[in-house]
Amino acid sequence: MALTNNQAVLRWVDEMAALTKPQEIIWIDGSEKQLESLRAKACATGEMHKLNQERLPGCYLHRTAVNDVARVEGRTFICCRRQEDAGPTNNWMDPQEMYRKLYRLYDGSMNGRTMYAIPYSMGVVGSSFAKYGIELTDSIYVVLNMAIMTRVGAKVLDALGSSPDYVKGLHSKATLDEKNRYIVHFPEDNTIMSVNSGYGGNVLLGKKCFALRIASCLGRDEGWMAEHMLILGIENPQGEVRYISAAFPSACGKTNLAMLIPPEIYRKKGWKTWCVGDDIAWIRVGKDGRLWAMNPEFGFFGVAPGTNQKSNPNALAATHKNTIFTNVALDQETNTVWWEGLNKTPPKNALDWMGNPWSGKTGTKGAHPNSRFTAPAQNCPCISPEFENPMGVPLSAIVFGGRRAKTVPLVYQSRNWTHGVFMGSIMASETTAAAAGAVGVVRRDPMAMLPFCGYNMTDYWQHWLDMEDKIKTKPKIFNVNWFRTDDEGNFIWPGFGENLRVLEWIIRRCFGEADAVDSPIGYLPKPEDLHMEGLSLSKGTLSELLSVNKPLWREEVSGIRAFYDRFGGTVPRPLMQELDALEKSLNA
Ligand code: OXD
Ligand code: MN
Repeated sequence: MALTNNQAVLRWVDEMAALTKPQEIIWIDGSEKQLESLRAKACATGEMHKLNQERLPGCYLHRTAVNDVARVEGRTFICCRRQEDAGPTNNWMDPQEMYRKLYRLYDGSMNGRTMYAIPYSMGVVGSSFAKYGIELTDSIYVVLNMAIMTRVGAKVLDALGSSPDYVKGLHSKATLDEKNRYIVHFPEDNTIMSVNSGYGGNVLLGKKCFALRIASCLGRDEGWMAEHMLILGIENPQGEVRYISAAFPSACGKTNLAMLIPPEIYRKKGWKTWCVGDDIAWIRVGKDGRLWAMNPEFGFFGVAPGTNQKSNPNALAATHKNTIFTNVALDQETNTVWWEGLNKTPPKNALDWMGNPWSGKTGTKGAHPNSRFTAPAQNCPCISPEFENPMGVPLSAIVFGGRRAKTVPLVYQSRNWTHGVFMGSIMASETTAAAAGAVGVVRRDPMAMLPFCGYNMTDYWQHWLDMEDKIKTKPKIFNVNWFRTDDEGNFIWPGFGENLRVLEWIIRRCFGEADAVDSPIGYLPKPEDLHMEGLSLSKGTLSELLSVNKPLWREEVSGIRAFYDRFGGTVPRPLMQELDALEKSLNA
């Protein structure tokens, strides 16, 4: 039975049902009873596997199709009327043409299946910062993941009332045909359509599709920002909590930073850290003129491999109950899960992520490198008490970062807002062996939004620049790089919890409590400005980490120019001027 009288919603659901022709429609009311019956149904069909309920209460394992294990950027489209509004970095097709193509793929795609209608909220239900969506799907896995990643159920429809202001999402696994897999956004219609995939990032439509691609367009139109950023609170021994948001491309340890544990010497003094979010921040100007960031999600969709007691004990703890694991290995002896990097003892009698017998010694992987855990945010031991604050938290600093072996110093600060936007626009990361293709190639990923911006990247930069006038107390903007290496390729910065030393300098800079020196790229700490007590790092190494190598930066400038050139003269003038100024000061 429909849970709403909202005519706009009912008409659209009818239309989508007429197209996809499901056998029945079930509305997700958000009750534990309904979710439990869906878990049972998914286990009965083999879609999910119930894990050891003593060791992992409420936890399940799911395996996707072997050809369907990651987001598919090449098949992700932004369909707005004018191609220039999508920009050169997004795939585009005329909306009418795309609708025609998709309607053919959806025709009868739910034949004999159930269509689940999931009302969900990004943000605290009923708050003025929240936005609502309805996802129609033929996958129980999607329903159960959405119920962890977002706030779902009848309360969302009650909050929506009779308003037509919601994001429409249609997902069908259809036949999982790779050649007809499409993840499509129609920002002018607030509509998302996903077909022929069953993998998280392509099908949990609240996350990348709504909270970043569609929301970035809403933010542009409504004067706020949807960003691919973690939100972290840092509490000093006086009990003052300061918040930062931070954007990093994939494979830079964003979830680890979001849940970092302070070094022992900091813990003893009373420092604490609080995770507000690990992936997405919606950022608005508050009545007080500061920027406020909230996490629109309700859970973590984290990469499993590499997560362990040392790298991220908080994330690991978060996965110990009510979690769905996707594409990890199954230890058949204990009916628990395993992945590369969890520990050094792979299970002897296991099934790999594809469900094949696996002994841990065959040279193949037990878990897929992109295997995931979907865990409730509330499970995280360091979840912020402000997590449910509908306004979010006030930002003192915005941090950008990437994985760079040589060029970029450990940390530097922008001179002002425009220079900070420039720093975000030139963000880049070097490819690792984790992705297909050559290793060490510099890939530009401005604000870590290249795959997630729902409109033209240069208009997005202009939106960042325009925000300045709206903000009375501007956060300071920084860039960090945890990944500098020596000549043998070894990391020279220890990373993980020790990153707090850098964040502490950042916070002290925000409050006028720390020194810095000017350089061609921005303000840098002197080695003595960072607190190094309890960490044995030679002065020479620290100086190296804080150095700016001019010849490498001149190469960087050519790389940035080549990247900016892709936008055919549409890069905002203030950013071109920053690039010219950088080049000039490097040559001075
Ligand atoms: C993610 C990503 O899954 O950024 O969060 O790829
Ligand atoms: Mn992400």
